[in-house]
Parts: sequence; structure tokens; C-alpha cells
Amino acid sequence: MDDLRDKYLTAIANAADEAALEDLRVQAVGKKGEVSLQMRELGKMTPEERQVAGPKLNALKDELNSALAAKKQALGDAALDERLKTEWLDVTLPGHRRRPGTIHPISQVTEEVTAIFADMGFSVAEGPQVESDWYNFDALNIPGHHPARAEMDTFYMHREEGDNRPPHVLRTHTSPVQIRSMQEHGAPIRVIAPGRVYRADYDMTHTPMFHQVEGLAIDRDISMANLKWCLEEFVKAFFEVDDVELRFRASHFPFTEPSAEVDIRCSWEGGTLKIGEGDDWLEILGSGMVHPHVLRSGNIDPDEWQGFAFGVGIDRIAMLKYGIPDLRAFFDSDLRWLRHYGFASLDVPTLHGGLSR
Ligand code: 2NM
Repeated sequence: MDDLRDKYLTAIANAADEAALEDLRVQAVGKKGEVSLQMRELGKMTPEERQVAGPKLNALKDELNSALAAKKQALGDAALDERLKTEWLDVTLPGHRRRPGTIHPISQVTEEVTAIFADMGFSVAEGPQVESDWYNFDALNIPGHHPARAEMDTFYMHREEGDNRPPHVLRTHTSPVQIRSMQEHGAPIRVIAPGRVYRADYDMTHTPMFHQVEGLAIDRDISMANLKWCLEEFVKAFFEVDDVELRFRASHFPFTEPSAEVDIRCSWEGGTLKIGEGDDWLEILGSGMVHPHVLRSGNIDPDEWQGFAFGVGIDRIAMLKYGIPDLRAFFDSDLRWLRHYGFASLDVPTLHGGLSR
């Protein structure tokens, strides 16, 4: 019995694979295996002999079964390790044929506007969307009692009861980025700041989150004339027309003095918009000469430097250029809308190739 034990334990330990192990199981403890044959011999023994041999054979059978199970587990683990070493899966591959995604009109138009101003020597800056009330209001010469600060119009970040530190807000314009740019780089400076802005407003023509590009140009002798040329160049390039007529209407913003709202000549004949001809006017942006208080917020000396600034609503000019009728559909994430109004991902806007191919 000890010979049998040694023989099978050694064979089991050396079994090369699960098939060899199964053969051993059949040979050793299968119905007609060696241990079973030995058990049949019990009948021929004397009761005394049987009392010794019976339990020993059962113990041997149990021991061999345990060894078989342990070896089977070990062989299984080893086989799995071997598979894991050689098999691999690229989880970045698409599982099924899919439609390619598209570029959102907001992204497309932001790229277009950026390309146009970059061509005129403006750099691009970004900043936080949660701003201190100093950067969003005080720095821009917006007084404490100004209606823009009211909770009706501005999203204030939550503060614990009794927390009397100055509040933070979701920025209501990208002008804070301009302040940060002035502080960081000083004058002279030419920079545009595209990005998301937030105002507590929701109706046919307003969404609580929308997009702006603001521009800023500071030098020793920058004037409204430079502003007008810049905006004309911008409108011609953006709407892809050879000529435009701009109309500056006196206006008021806390951060500019003087301030002007800018309209472009257009026609709506037959329901389609034509830029540069007709008898209608389209309001597209606000602008002005940067207020001395605002220059000071940016650590720029207003006795030495001056400049213009302007702000354009991206969403609005995207609707105008690409004939998108409903502002609110912009942010519904409706795949049919996105496929209809989206741009091919490789169709990047360039000044030489045309902005809107
Ligand atoms: C507008 C209209 C007029 C503006 C002002 C500034 C800053 F920070 F430089 F003072 N950035 N943008 C500005 C001026 C924005 O949006 C309708």
C-alpha cells in the first residue's frame, strides 16, 4: 500500500497537464483503478486483516483524491497564467462600427474666432470658471450695488452659515481672464479670452451657461480707430464677406469709457441672413476703451497705457453663421441635432482654406 501511495503521489506531482492527471485519476482511484482493485481484495481477508487494511485503503483513496484536486487546481492556475501572459486585448479598439463624433458648433466657432484674432497678433488666455467676486466685479469697476451683482443675475457659490469671507461666483463674463492676463504680463498686451460664462437667465434666447470671446489690446496710443479696424477685419473674416459696414452705437458698460455697441449691416430677405447688404442692423458685440480703474486692477498705469476691449457672444454668432434657429438646442445633447449641425473632426478652420468648409 505504501508503494502504491508513493507511486501515485509522485506521478500526480509530475503530471504535465490536466489530461495526464485525469489518466492518473482513472488508473488510481477510478472504478477499475488500482486502489479500487485492492478494496475488492478486502472480501478475501480475515476480519482482523480487514479491520487494519480497510481504513488504510480509505485513507489512501482520500489522500490521492486530495492530491489530484490540488494538482488540478495548480495546473489550472498555471494554464491561466500562461494564457494571460500571451493573450492581450486593446480596449481602445472600437467594438462595433461606429459613426465618428462631430465637432460642436460652439467649438468650431471658438476655433474660427481664435484663428482670426491670432492672425492679428492676439494670444489666447483661459482662466477659472469659479471666480472671486473681486475678479468678476470689483476689478472691472462694477460697484457693490450694481444690479449685475444681484442674486437674480449671478450664480453665487454656496457658503456655510456665518462664513463672511468674500463670495465666489460662476464668472458672468471672461473679463476676469483679462485682468489676470494684465497682472501676469503687463503692457503692451493683446489677448483674447474665450470660454464658458454663467448668468441666471433661461428663456427663448438665454441659457444659464453660454460662451463668450473677449478681446483686449493695450498699448501707448491705441484708439477707437484701432478697435473699429480690428472688428471690421473680424466680421469680414468670420462671415466670409469682402465688405461690411459697422455701426457704433453709444452705450454704457462699467469697464469701458467710452462704450459702444456694434451693429453690422444685413438683410433677412427670404428668411436667410445676408451680411454686408440690406437695410437691417444686427447687434453682435459690445466694446469700448478700457476704463482707467480697470487698467489699475491689472496693475497697468492708465497715465502711460490705454486700450480697447470687446465682448462677443459665441453662441449667437454661431447661430447667425450656421443658420441654427434655437439656442436651447445647443446644450440638449441630442445626437440627431449634433450630427446635423456638427462639423467633421478633420475639417479644422484655417484662414487660407476658408473657415467653414
Ligand atoms: C464687453 C463689452 C465691453 C471687456 C472689458 C474687458 C477688460 F477686462 F479688459 F476690461 N474685457 N472685455 C468688454 C468691454 C466686454 O462685452 C460685451
